[in-house]
Amino acid sequence: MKKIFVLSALQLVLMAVGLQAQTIIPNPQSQSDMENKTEDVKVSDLQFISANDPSFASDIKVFSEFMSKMGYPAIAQKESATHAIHLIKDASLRDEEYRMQCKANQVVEIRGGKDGVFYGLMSMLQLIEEGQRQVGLSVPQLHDFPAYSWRGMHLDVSRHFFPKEFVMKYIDILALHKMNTFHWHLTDVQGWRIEIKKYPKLTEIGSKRKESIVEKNFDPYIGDGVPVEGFYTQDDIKEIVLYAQARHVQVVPEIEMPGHAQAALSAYPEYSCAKNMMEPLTKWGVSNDVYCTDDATFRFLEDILDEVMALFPSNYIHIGGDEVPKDRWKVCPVCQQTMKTHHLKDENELQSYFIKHIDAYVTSKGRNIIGWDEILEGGLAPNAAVMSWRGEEGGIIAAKQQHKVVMTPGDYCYFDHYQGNKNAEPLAIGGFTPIQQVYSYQPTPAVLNAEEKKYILGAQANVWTEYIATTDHVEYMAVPRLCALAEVLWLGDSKPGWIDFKNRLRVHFSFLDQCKVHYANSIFDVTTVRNIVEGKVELTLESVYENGQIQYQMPDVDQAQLLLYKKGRPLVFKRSGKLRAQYYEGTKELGHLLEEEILVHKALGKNISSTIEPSSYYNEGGLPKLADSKAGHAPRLSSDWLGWSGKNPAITIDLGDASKLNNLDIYTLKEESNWIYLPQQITVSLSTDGINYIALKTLSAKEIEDAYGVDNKLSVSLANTKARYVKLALTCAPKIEKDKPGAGEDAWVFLSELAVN
Ligand code: TNX
Repeated sequence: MKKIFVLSALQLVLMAVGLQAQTIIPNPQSQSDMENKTEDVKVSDLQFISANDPSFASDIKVFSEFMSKMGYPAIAQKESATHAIHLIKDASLRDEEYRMQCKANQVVEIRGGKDGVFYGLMSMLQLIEEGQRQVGLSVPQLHDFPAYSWRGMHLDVSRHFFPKEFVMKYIDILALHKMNTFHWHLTDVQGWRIEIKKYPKLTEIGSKRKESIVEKNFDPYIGDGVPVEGFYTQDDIKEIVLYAQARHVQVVPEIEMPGHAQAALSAYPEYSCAKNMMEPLTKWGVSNDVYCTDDATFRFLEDILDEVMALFPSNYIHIGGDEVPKDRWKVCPVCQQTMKTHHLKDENELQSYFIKHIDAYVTSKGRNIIGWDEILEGGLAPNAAVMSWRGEEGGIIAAKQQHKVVMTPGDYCYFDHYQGNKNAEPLAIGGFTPIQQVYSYQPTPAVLNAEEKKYILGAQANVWTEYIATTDHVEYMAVPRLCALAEVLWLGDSKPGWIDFKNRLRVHFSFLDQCKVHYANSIFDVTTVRNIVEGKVELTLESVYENGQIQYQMPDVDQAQLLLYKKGRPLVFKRSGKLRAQYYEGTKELGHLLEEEILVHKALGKNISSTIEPSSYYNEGGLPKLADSKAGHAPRLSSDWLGWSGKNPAITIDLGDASKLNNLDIYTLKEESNWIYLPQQITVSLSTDGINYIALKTLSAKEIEDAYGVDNKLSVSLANTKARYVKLALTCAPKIEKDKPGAGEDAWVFLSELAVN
């Protein structure tokens, strides 16, 4: 009841400020025909649908299926001069373009190209849903078309398997938002999920793993003892490809090579270098076992690709190419011989040789490969398109070399990252990519010139499923961020902006409810802005929507008492403590409860210097972050942390004046799965003049390990010494041991706060 009231109130507001009452996502390109709108057709008056071309039969069928899935009565397929939707093939419009026009006698015409009419119908579905709540809603006049041709969503079915029916639902969600590409990550080290008739062991052995790691228990490893298995038969795949085609979605399969191959090599170890027995991996991460580069392995992969290309009509075949450890190749006589024979100077060039071979093969079959940006290393294969995931650099380089590019940089497009208050979100791999950030994405880098820009096909989001085991959880991670990305890709530079989008999204949630999508409500989470003012912390609370209120609880106040937050007025923290805050509409809690630790201490806002700057990868906010009152959370990695590796920093805090010092809390992180280790040694020294330091204490690796607590904190007593300067000399852990994630690489030290009391 409440919700309906709130929604219609919002709509009244929208109408009052002169906006269209309809709220389609992605927003249509142009409603410029509005002035010429001579007829008014009410959505609720539409009863019939017909087409001037038999090719629209499938679109009408899909439209009707959506209507029934949403629980609405069918719109009868019948030619009618009144109360009807007329679908018209219009050769003057591009494939994905359509026009929606209102005619006399309550008729709506949707004219379009090959795909455009379907998109018109997808807009109509949203209008129909809205018409249920908004009596008398009129059909708008639209002229609509996409900015980008690759509007994609990826799904990893290797780390966790999802049934065929869910894959179809996922494709439905794409289609409803006019996304046109489904990138299906079918193989990886933890599972092979596509039936290949010539190599039955790929699924007999490769699709089964005995268990999965529990959360992030890499060391010591803890497994859950629950087998994971599943694969798609070729019949399943044919059905899914047809299902997607009917929804104007192309399915791009991904068969990972030469790395991410352990599940396949478990079934056919003869195609690995060491030819050793192995099993699909039960923990997350890459495997050193990759495909060998001998002829037999190429034949094996070509056979697989033959079956794959027979199943998937897409122009692009994704061949992976990411994260290929070179360990095995370095000691494999066959690979070393391949390098000699082909004059390859290192293993990067061998990787490039491998991809070029596959590129030539796929090209000879009239298709194109696309691969992760590592395929640039050692030289790009002639016909390859690049999927840029490690930022946009790979995409930029490829576009400059006149290769097609799909952007999917982690910061905007990784939907396995957190999206709301981390203490309340389900465990995720790391990162923080809230929907605002997704919406701000611009797939075409400004550094490219007009000619180069044409190579950017578009973008996609990736849903990697290491930490996503259920279909509801996939939907939670994908939606509503998908809605934002759909608008980014449909509108390009003509996006109407975040405020406009979030208001439409508020209404669109009802549409998603009607489609039974289990979307995340993290957008309602309360967020904070912190300011350090004269040694105190001032906190302003914010919510994306302002129809409701924020209630909060301060540490010092009576625990039972919830206070109503007054918009814009900062809460002042003079002592450390935890703030709780929740967004409400009426009596309904929306979003997650915010719980935020605020550290008030002597170093707040004081000058901090370091002999070694943090790595540019982990230096958001710079050194002042170490005294900003905010401790980072583990294992939820985010921009709360600064990181060092390889070199040992000495960090100095200048408190401005000398005073008695009791204690230093060092907020640091141990997360070996992400290559992050505790420091090996910490020496704390104090000084009154910044020149002469007295070493107070040196903590050994063992003492650090013992003192490190659940809250990522190491407490060091400062023995009530009077000082102005506090210096910490840190020794990073050495290179990571064999068999641990990141073996052989420099370990990282992470710090989030240095609290001096
Ligand atoms: C990196 S993105 C990977 C995946 C992981 C993902 C987790 C890419 C090409 N490789 O194998 O699942 O990170 O975010």
